[in-house]
Amino acid sequence: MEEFLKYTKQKAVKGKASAQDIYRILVKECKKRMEKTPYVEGDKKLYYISAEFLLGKMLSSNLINLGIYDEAVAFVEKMGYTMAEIQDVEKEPSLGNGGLGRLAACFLDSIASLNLCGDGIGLFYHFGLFEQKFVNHKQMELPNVWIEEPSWFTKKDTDIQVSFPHMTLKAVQYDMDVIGYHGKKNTLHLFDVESVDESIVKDGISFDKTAIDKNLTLFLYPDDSDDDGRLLRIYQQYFMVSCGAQMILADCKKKGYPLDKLYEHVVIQINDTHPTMVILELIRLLREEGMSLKKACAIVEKSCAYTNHTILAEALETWPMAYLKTVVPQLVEIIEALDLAAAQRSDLPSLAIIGEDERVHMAHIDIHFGKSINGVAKLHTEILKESELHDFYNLYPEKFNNKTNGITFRRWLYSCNPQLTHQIEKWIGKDFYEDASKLTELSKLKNDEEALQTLLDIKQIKKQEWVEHIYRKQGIVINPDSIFDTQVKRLHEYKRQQMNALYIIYKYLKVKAGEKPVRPITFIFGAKAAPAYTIAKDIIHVLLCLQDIIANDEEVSPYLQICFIENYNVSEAEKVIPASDISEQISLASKEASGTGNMKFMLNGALTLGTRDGANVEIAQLAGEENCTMFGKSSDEVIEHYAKQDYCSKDFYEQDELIHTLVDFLIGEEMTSIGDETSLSRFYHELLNKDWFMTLLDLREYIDVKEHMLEAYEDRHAWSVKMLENIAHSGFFSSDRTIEDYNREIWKLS
Ligand code: NBG
Repeated sequence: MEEFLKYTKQKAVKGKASAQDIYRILVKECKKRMEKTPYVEGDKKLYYISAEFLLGKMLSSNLINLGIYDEAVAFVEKMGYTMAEIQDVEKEPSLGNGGLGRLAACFLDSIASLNLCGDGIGLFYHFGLFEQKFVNHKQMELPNVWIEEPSWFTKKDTDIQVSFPHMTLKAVQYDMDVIGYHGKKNTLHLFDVESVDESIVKDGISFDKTAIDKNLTLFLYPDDSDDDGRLLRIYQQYFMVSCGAQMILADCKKKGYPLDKLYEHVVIQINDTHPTMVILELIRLLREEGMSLKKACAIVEKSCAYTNHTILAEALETWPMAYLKTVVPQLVEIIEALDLAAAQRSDLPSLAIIGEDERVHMAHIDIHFGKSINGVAKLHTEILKESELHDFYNLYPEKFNNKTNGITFRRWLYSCNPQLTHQIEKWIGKDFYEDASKLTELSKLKNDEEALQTLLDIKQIKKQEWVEHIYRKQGIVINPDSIFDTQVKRLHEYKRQQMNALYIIYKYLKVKAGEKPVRPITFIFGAKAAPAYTIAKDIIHVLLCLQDIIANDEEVSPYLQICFIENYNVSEAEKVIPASDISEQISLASKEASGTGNMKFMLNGALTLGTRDGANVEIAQLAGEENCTMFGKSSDEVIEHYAKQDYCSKDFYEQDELIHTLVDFLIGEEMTSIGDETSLSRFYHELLNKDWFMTLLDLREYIDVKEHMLEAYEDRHAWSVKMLENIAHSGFFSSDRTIEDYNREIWKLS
């Protein structure tokens, strides 16, 4: 490899190179090769449009896909470093929040790897999602500064402009090559505003929300708890889709495709409702080309497809008509026309585009005026069809389909767990690199004592690595021989981190009463709370207080420990997931659309402790019920509680002495002596009087099954068989499979 050689020679004379130097040289080598890589071609192209692309660091991923990872490792080691040390130099792009954004990034990798012609479209947020710091047991938010040189993005010439009532914003385009595994490349296009001004951000993440020309691309999901914040979100959404739509139509014109055959050459996948206005914008632009409204609608309907990622009301966006009149008056006439057209298809008020409250239902636009709507796991799609979107399903049964999510094994196995990857290669050969379903061959090792021991040894190595990492990062000393019980995901009440907290209180009180666990347990958390989501921040506060109470208690700390990972992100995930023993997937059944972290844990040999929600259901089916621990009320039961409105958390509190004790602990002396009473008591009252996501409903059973699972850990042999079966049956969750499904049934690219 010429760059490496050139460099080794130079440096041999000049002395030791820094990790920075090595990083730069690797990026340069990658970029040189990426430039030479041809684009995937095809006469139909997919555009995956999304508010988030949670890319993670790109060096290892690019080296793997370019086929030069092993060479690069050899070079790095020759220079006296490990690959992990070099990868640490890179800053992770802060362009996403959670599963939705990471899914988009996994999809880009798989689309290129399957040699499908498909680009991403999104926004270039300067400070992305905030950076999280813990101060006084609370989350603080800071701008996440991630843009750096050398960069994987290249500024591209563009004359795209986006007009709003009182201003026209010039776009700046940043493109990133997306390299397929040993293959060709596609592009991720991210748009910025030329007039953006980072200097308006003060005191953490505050800024003037009305200075749209300066703030539009500063943050992902800016605080929308007031009118100005909500308007800003609409500005962002429209800017993103207008840039995208203009680019798509310009691409078509350049290639000489007739716009009235757009759907033969273009398919647009709308990732949740943030990009929904792309439908309206395309119609508007086609009309500018002289097309009739009716024809433009018909063409766009055949070109767009929508993925639903949640049934939570907060994510099924509805915007007041008044806001849209302020920000995008040029779309209002089209919305009204679509509302009329929709009313002709069905007169059910629940299916209207403009609701009786004069709010515009974005998902309804997608469903009426897109060709496909998909859920992201079997159960989720069933819930969409049978309850959430039942009336739509009756109207358009042929539009509904399921695409169970997936993850790219290139990042979530080969790159983050090379030890396990190499061992798998020794056991079953190389075929699984190209075809993840080959992993099932691992099952043949279930009676092979040596292989099972190797699996346990690799887990121990990953635990040791993580212990060292977290000590360097946060100064926390973790016992590598403890059980690693991990819940890492966005902080949300429906995900029930608070149920886990109540379990920890249970355990704490047990140890205080003299009942010590056979083996110490480390409870690992990682989560950001949306800055305006008060209760989510209260839950973080509870966990951080517990972390300290336990750490400072000599009686308890040898047995229990909490480690809350600060600023949890993709890079942290890549380190903690391979090290984990137990994968906490404890959402209230029916609420987690799919989950993708659950798949990453399974692939790395952690056992699921989960509810029958989202893709957990499919995980248990594939891995075998006996190799997972499933518990809790079913989604049907939960949906019934919502329908009957008969769940009352106070009943659980009053009728169950144990639950009573655990909940009271939240406002007891231990907690209030170090915590903020307002926050603790707010959360306590929330649990008692509201508990919208039914924490107390499953708490008893959760405690029981978790106790069993911790006991089961002591049978190391049986546990290792379960690990093996999980890994062996995880192949279905490769995003290559998911993308093949999308392509076969929705995109139909050649
Ligand atoms: C998330 C869901 C997850 C799902 C991912 C990807 C958002 C807004 N939604 O359950 O909560 O796995 O989308 O589909 O991040």
